[in-house]
Amino acid sequence: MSLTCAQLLQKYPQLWQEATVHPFLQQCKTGEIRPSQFNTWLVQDYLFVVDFTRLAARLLAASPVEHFDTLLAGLGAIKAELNWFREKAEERSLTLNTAKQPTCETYCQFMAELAEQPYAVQATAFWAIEYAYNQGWQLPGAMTPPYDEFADRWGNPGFTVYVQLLAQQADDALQVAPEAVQQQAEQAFQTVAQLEKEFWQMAFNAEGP
Ligand code: HMH
Repeated sequence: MSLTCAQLLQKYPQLWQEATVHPFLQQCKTGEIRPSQFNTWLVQDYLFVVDFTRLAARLLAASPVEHFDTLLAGLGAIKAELNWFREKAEERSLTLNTAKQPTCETYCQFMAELAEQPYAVQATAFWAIEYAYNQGWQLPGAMTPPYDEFADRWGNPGFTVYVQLLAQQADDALQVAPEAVQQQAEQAFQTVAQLEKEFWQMAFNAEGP
């Protein structure tokens, strides 16, 4: 039987938990997160999403036509997301013209290297990246304003359906992939989980008020 996204979640529960449950998100829920921590996340995540957009474009280019609808809708959502990040940064008087922190750089490097991998691997990693935020932002439950807006962006029902479609498409690709490619996809899933955890920790570590 071929590998599926559901099996990956079952096989690595601890790793996935660490990717999606973090004090950063818990403190957004309670409102205890410090502005320096939140703003670090916001700016670094904008820089991440710029490179994630390029990953999405390469995924579309590698995909079968049956997968275009979901991926084109995803690119449309990313366009809105980039503009929304710029608005949020402006509200907070943050400059987005900033260097990537090493953790963000490592994650972006990983996404760039995915270009060399077969479609099934790219599709699995892309699903995992979106699902990490879909779960991470909704697991804590209702967040204190202004963080509720951020939780809703990735936790809303429409986004949840989109992520389910991404899982189906990754499963489709994995089903026809050779064993070695399925193993690469499993490895990519583990790397995404690890990098998600590190990304939260990077923002959480920010010093200052
Ligand atoms: C670090 N992972 C990170 N940032 C994001 N915006 C997403 C996933 C979801 O797009």
